[in-house]
Amino acid sequence: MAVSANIENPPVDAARLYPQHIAILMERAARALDKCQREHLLIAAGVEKYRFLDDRPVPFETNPHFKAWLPLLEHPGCWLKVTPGHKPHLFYFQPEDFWHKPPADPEGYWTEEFTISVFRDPDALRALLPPPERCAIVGEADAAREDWVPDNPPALLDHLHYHRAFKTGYELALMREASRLAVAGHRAAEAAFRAGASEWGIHHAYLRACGHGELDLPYASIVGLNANAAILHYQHRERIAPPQALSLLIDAGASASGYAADITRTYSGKQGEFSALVEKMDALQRALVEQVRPGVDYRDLHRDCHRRLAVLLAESGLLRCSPEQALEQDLVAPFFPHGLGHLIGLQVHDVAGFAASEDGGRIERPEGHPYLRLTRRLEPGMVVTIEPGLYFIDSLLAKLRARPEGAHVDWARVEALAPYGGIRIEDDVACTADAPENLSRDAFAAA
Ligand SMILES: [Mn+2]
Repeated sequence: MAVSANIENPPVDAARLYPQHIAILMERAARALDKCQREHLLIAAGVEKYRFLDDRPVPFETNPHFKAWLPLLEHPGCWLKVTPGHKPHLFYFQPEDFWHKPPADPEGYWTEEFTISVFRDPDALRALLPPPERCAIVGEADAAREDWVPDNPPALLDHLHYHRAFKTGYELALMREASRLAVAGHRAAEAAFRAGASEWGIHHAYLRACGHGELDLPYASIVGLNANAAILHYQHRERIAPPQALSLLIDAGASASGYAADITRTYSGKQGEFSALVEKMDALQRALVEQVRPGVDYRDLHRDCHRRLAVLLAESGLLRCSPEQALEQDLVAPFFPHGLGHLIGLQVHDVAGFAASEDGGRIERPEGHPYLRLTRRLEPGMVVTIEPGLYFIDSLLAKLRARPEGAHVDWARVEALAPYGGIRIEDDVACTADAPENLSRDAFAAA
């Protein structure tokens, strides 16, 4: 369990940077409370949920607002009270439970920043919480306790979500750690692919190397061999290896105290036209990463990706027209139907990708780009993914082929490459005051 290992034995930097992280969250909370005229911010970690007509719980996922403050991921029933001018107060639920192992006594680097009240009986919470009418209560509806019903004030959430894009030093340290774990997995996955493993085998090599169980992952890994690499969110893992492993696309992350890494790599089984295309995509991706700089509009970066892909498609002969024509006639999107990337942090697709300001408002996607998840201008402290792709997706290419402009495509070439599925290369990149910090490539370089 890598997650609890991080709590017990945190990366040194994270422990050192934690007090400053809490100070920043206190400041954000105070301003957010001002906006909704409440005294206290109450955050419910969440409650266990059960399957329909069943007594088996579904895996617990904590409220991201709770894990922003605390590296506690498996603590249903806890509440946090934040009152400006006071130490944040954690109500730590430690039930007597002979069916399960109850949470350990609170310990670790985080405890010094909190007043901690341990309670064992859920009814004891009533005497601990402030009057509900003075609280902004953040949580899921089913976390309600008597009169303390989550109301998630929009003005408060707008403020907190907008600022969550800017990572504290503590958060960056944990995201570097998540990248380090993910890269250990990616290296093992590539080795398993080269050794002829199935998707199932590659997936398990990945998990073993990064020390994660499936539930520790920030999202379900995408592990596609050959034509399966063309399925953007491919969800299966074939247990039998194909007779010939032409390609592997693996989109897999890792988690450190609840912070995500999200990394994609594509490998070619042999040298040839596909491996040359992978190399070109790698260069294209790196050129986009270089542009993660303050003031850059992410929508422009996404559009620049389209321009570069048009050049790549024309130069590699897949399109027999100019890049300008390819863009004008919408010939790139069938090969690259998704967005360039997204914010990342406590959630793999982090909140507020469209936020216009700390007071709300929305920056719309550019027309014709319905899947872009980030439209904000980049600023230091933001961490984004840069994940251009180039795929041979049957259904999209069939539509293109039926259009008159489809005549610009070298279909023989497309058919030769289709068995390889597609390419995606994805890094997590922090925007700084000058050169970007590539969390993923730094971790590969250090491995
Ligand atoms: Mn991603």
